[in-house]
Amino acid sequence: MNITLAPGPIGAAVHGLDLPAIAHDDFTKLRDLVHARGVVAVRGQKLGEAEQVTFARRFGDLQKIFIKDALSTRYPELFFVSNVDENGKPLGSKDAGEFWHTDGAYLPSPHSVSMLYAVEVPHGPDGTALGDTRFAGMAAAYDALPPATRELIDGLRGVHSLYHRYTIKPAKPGSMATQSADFPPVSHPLAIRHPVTGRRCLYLSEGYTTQVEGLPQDEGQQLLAMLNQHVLKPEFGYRHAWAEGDLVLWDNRATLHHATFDYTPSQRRVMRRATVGGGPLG
Ligand SMILES: O=C(O)CCC(=O)C(=O)O
Ligand SMILES: [Fe+2]
Repeated sequence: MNITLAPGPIGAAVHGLDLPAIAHDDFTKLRDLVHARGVVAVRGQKLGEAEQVTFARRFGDLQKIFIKDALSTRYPELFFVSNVDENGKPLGSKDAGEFWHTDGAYLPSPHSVSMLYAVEVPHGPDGTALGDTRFAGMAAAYDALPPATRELIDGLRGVHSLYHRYTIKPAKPGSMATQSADFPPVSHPLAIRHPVTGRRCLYLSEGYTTQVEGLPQDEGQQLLAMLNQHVLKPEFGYRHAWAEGDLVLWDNRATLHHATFDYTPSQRRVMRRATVGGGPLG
């Protein structure tokens, strides 16, 4: 197992693993690496649906995403993200990652780790991969705040709503997410204590966080706008350029992510995600 760390605080690439056959020690090392680096790309995998599910289960119970039409028919714990239509209907969610977010923030117990597998990756005419995924490191972002800001937010909670993104920008016609079940808003600390590393991580996003509990509306919006801008500073970030066969694992409690829509409908992108459940955030 060969590990290359990205230059910033998050991100790592791993070569030399065959995940379905991974040895116990390597699995432990990989899981620790996900917690230490927030995002880990395991390159060169060949994962069928069953193999992806079996591997992902080693991290914990898998969650079924509410967008039923985007789930695998054989393995509903797999969620497709794709721009492809098959038999006249979308293969998966076409707008996942349109906004900065962390998976499951709209739940009382948000998802812990997500694992996205690249089945088909679009390429530009010169061969460069398109459709990168960008990540923001929320522990480094917290640490870089002035002490007075950290003190202020340490006692505050953010409100998160699945529907917030549709107030920022209406869903595209035919978007699958509009068939959502009913998710009432929830609140989480603005700075969570990471359940594994113990590090403080900012926990908010452009896509889901609507307001700050207990602050006047304008003050809350100002604080959210400042923090949303702060977390995107390039020094906290990692950008993943995909290759087919990559399995990228990210820790939703320590990172945000955002997809790049720089490819056309004729440039196929097919990704499938397994998502591990998590507990309440403190
Ligand atoms: O398609 C991507 O790059 C990321 C989409 C996303 O937000 C997810 O799979 O959780
Ligand atoms: Fe996501």
